[in-house]
Amino acid sequence: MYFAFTIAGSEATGGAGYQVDLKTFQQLGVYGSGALTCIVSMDPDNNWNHRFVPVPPTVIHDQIQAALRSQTIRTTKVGMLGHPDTIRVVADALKSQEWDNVVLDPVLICKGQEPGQALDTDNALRTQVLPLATVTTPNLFEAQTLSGMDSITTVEELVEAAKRIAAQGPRYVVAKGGVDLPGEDAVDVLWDGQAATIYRAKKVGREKVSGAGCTLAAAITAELAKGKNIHQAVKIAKDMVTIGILHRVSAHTPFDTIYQGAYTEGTPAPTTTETLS
Ligand code: PXL
Repeated sequence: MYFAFTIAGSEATGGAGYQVDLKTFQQLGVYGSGALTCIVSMDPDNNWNHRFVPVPPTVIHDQIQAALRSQTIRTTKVGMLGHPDTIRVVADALKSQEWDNVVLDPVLICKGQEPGQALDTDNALRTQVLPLATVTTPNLFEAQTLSGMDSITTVEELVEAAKRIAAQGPRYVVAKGGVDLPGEDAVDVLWDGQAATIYRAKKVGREKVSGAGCTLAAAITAELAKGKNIHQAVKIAKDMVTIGILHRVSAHTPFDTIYQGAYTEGTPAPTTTETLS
């Protein structure tokens, strides 16, 4: 049996966060467990804005303690943290044991939070958790923020951003262009410290789909837990996301959501890869 852990927030509709992580792990044949960092309840009477409640730090500590004592787990994903006190307790927990893989989805701000508090949170994430990550998966906005670049509009700039983020600690950076990077393809780049690999799949429409980033990071986590290398893990994760978007679930929320169940091993793979020297 393969095991993976997630430290993430609940998003009750099932379109993001902890729920997505466990569905993704299960779909890829990995036994999932995890700790909740916060609870997000979108408000249907107020444009589906996010109502955010942090879980008390002692409770986060206790969940992680229980799970990590119940099994030997050496691979974890870190998703939404959302509060400086949460970041402190999660950083301490990550330092409490050895990990083979710590996959950080650097969720920077949750809609509905005060910008001042978000800045504290961004800085705490960058200084306390980013250096502990072995892999991080910023989207275009997060790549720009974490790299300090003014703008990212080309694949070359996305690679540059990934290199700058790798200089802050993580061994591998998967920077995601998504629908926001101009062009026909949804492009992700993997910087592995020596070379950039470009992963491409045709964009499926131009609308964002909820849960794409969570699914990608969770799928990378699951594949690493199964012993795949980072290049294999990113390829499978992007295939899963692309197929999940093709088979997306519509909802009354502003965005459709990915269906993780559409991907099984052996599904024809939509992603092409190219390594730049
Ligand atoms: O997609 C980022 C994300 C992660 N985790 C939780 C969320 C969201 C976005 O809504 O609510 C809990």
